[in-house]
Amino acid sequence: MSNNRTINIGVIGTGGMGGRHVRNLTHEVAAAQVVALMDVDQTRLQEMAAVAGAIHTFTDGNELINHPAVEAVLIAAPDRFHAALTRACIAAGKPVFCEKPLASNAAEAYQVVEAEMAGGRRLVQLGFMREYDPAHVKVKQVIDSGELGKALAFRGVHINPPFGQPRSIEDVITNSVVHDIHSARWLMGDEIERVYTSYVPFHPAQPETARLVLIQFHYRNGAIGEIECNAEGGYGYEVDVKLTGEMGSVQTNSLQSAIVSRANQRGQWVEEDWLQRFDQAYILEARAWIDALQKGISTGPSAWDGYVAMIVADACVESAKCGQPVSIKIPERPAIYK
Ligand code: ISE
Repeated sequence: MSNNRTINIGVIGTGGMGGRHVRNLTHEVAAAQVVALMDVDQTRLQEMAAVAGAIHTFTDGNELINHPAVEAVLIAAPDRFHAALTRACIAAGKPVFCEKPLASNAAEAYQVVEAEMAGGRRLVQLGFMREYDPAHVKVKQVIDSGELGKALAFRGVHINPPFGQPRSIEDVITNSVVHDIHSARWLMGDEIERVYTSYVPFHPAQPETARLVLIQFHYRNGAIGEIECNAEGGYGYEVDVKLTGEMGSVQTNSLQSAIVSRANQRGQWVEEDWLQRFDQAYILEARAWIDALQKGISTGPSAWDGYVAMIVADACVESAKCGQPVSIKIPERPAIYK
């Protein structure tokens, strides 16, 4: 693909996240053209086709992937379809942006990595959008500058809006905590080697569900970490990280809204969900994807990152179930991901 050329995109899944990607690619990324959409929901499909001016609509993901008008694919289908669809894109030799998680477990994620490695070059960018959030980027710059000395600890807090039903421990960890796992690896520049998960179920009679999850962990180089993920915080959406170094700390502050004092109260507005909180990040992420495609490369979070996040996620689920710490062995990063 040569520079400055429009890239023709096919989007699989036009729900909340997919719909946001379609709108961003259409209105916020000059060099992207959404030419094809896939969804099983006809109403949503036609509505989003009108937004994007998309010419081709499908109810089958593989048909979209293999259509000659589609140069690159964005996958925002339900999590359980991510790995197979990403592999189909790799088989078709098309660059692909896949929403997180890359797969339902580490074994399935590794199949994607293997397929990409067989082709000898990166084709996959994964939707760990916090890498494009200006507040997270600042934290990364400060810790990498060395001004705080060696990083000693990572803390992540992740508060979710209600999902409408109790969520299983597997779902909370692979769908939500997977972001925090990626932040923990990316910001600290280190791998996790042992995790211990505690959780509170939605109801004592439903031990397979998780309302609040607390994960403590150790890094390979001696640092420690903690992730708190509330599956239903009851008041809005918040994501924050704090890194502690030898000479200070750096943290995000997701509450950026004005402070209102009135009637013996002082308060701030809290964002409703991730689409509001990470509004800018999703746009910057889409621009970065298209920029890279124009250069004929793939950048940002990789299939490898998606795979390693799933190794850690699987260990967190195992620890929650057995009530014991679980050790992890992260394999050596292959050459195409260095
Ligand atoms: C959702 O799928 C996301 O990706 C959000 O960023 C995350 O905060 C939420 O917990 C997930 O369910």
